[in-house]
Amino acid sequence: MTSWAALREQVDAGERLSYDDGLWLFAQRDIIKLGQLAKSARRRLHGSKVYFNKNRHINPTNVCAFHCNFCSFARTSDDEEGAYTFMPEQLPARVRPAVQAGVREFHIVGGLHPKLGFEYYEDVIRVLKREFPHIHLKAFTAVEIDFFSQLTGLDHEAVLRRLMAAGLDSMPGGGAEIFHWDVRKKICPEKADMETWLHVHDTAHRLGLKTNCTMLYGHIEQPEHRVHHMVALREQQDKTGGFQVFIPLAFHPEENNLGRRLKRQWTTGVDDIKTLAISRLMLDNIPNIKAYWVMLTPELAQVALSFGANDMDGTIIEEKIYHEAGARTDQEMTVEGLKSFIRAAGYTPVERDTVYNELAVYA
Ligand code: V47
Repeated sequence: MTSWAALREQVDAGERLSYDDGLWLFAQRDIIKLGQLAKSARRRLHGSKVYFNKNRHINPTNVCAFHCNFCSFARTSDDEEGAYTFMPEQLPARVRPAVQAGVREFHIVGGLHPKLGFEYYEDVIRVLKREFPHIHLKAFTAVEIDFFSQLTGLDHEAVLRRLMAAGLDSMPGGGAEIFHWDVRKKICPEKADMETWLHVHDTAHRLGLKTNCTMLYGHIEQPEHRVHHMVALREQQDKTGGFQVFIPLAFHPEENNLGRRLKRQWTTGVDDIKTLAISRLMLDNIPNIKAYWVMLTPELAQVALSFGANDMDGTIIEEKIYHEAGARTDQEMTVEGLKSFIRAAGYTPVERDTVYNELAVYA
């Protein structure tokens, strides 16, 4: 069993924490000591910098063949109330105002539509790249890539190459949920399993794509599942090094079966902060930890900056996944808003692009 003093020495020496250290940290109640450790790990990597970007989310369809029981966004068919599908040609007009306002990235994820075929998704990328060649397209989770493999019979590499030829620039980190099968089989049994999810990212990294990674926490999982998840990501990162950022995702319980079963139990602020801080300490080879403001609230994301996080995500503009599941945050944050939240927490706002090149430092 470890101690705060032993962990302090390990963190100061830049030594890797073990699975058992991670479990020990989750069992502790002193979030100030935890925060001090995470903050020093974060300071060594990033000084006082906190990143944000100018982005817009696009969810081309919410019709989905899968039935993940934590999801409030998906509709099972085109006929269900609230179902929508934008054709690729409809998208440019919707997102042009954001481009005119200076957005640099589209974050594109959506349902696994049972009828549309891979060409639909390829066209989404092709049309957006044709209309807006200077915008970075961060699109499709590993789960979507694996679904496209099933649709086409192509392997992950061939699917990714087709999408890269159409204009794909990088991949978001969704679909990871909780890797451990004891939990995964209960919350999303149809989804790509851990090995498959990691294989897609492994392939993307080897093709030169940067990707992100996530973990959905605060439902039926236990601390050991969270630590197992972090260790699996860390081991993948040792092999390919292409993960840019880890984003812990707090379960939102409204309008989904899992939430109903858990009597609409939300994560607590302390759990959110602990999970962010422990991820900073465990994921020594993933450079950035994101406090996703639209999910946490800007206020808690601001506190998270002193507990290991160094990125707040971006302007977003339109968010559906968390708002359908009960989020009460705004849809959009202005650049001035992001800068002032970061400054008021005592940090230096830095605008980045999707792959973490620094564009402007607001000293
Ligand atoms: O994969 C779905 C999660 C993810 C709920 O890469 C839920 O920069 C909580 O991955 N409660 C999509 N979470 C979002 C995502 C993401 C977000 C921001 C930035 C990036 C990035 C990635 O949202 C899904 C799933 O894990 N999710 N439903 C829910 N009820």
